Amino acid sequence: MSETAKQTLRERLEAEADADIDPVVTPDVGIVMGSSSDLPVMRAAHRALEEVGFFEQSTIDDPPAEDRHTYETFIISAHRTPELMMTYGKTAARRGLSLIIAGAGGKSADLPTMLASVAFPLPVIGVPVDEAAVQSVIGNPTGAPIVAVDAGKAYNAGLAAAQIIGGADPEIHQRLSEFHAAQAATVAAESMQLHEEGVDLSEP
Ligand code: AIR
Repeated sequence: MSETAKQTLRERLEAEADADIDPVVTPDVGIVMGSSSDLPVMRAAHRALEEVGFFEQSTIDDPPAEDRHTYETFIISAHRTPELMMTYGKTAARRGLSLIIAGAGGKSADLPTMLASVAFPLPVIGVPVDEAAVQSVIGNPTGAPIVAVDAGKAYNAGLAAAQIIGGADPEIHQRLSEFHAAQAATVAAESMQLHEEGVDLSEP
């Protein structure tokens, strides 16, 4: 990210925070990740949110229709853009966010844990993008909590965010219920089929 782009983004975040905008028209969930290379894993969080009724919102000038829950996405690196991480975390609550999903990979995946401290009191759901990142994502000290999913489980981070934020919203609640019912039905159907047809031992 160029110096100018970084500065512009920080100024934009600060301006939005200072504008005291009604949180009804701002995104509820911020999805951030350390690198564009995290997108193939992190997209699952977007998919889960969309599945249960959330929409992407790319600008506060284009607010959602009434009662819509939305999310936004940014790439923020704890090591390549530490000032941007600080600005995003510090302005998150004043920009109207209710929760952050933060993903990073590798052995120094510090974005989720650092954001959990900087964005206090907003909850942060950490996503270790790969196995190497698990320890650094879940390892916050006592008093600085982070909630986290297992390596690569960005889909669960999206579902958890929907349960936390949209659970009281009748439409999101309904979509979550339908999701759970469909999931259970799939497992039950597979179970019945396996039981009745028996296990194919020629398969690996
Ligand atoms: N990362 C980016 N900035 C700080 C960290 N820890 C992480 C990204 C990504 C990994 O480093 O979250 O998972 C590799 O990033 P890249 O850009 O080299 O592919």
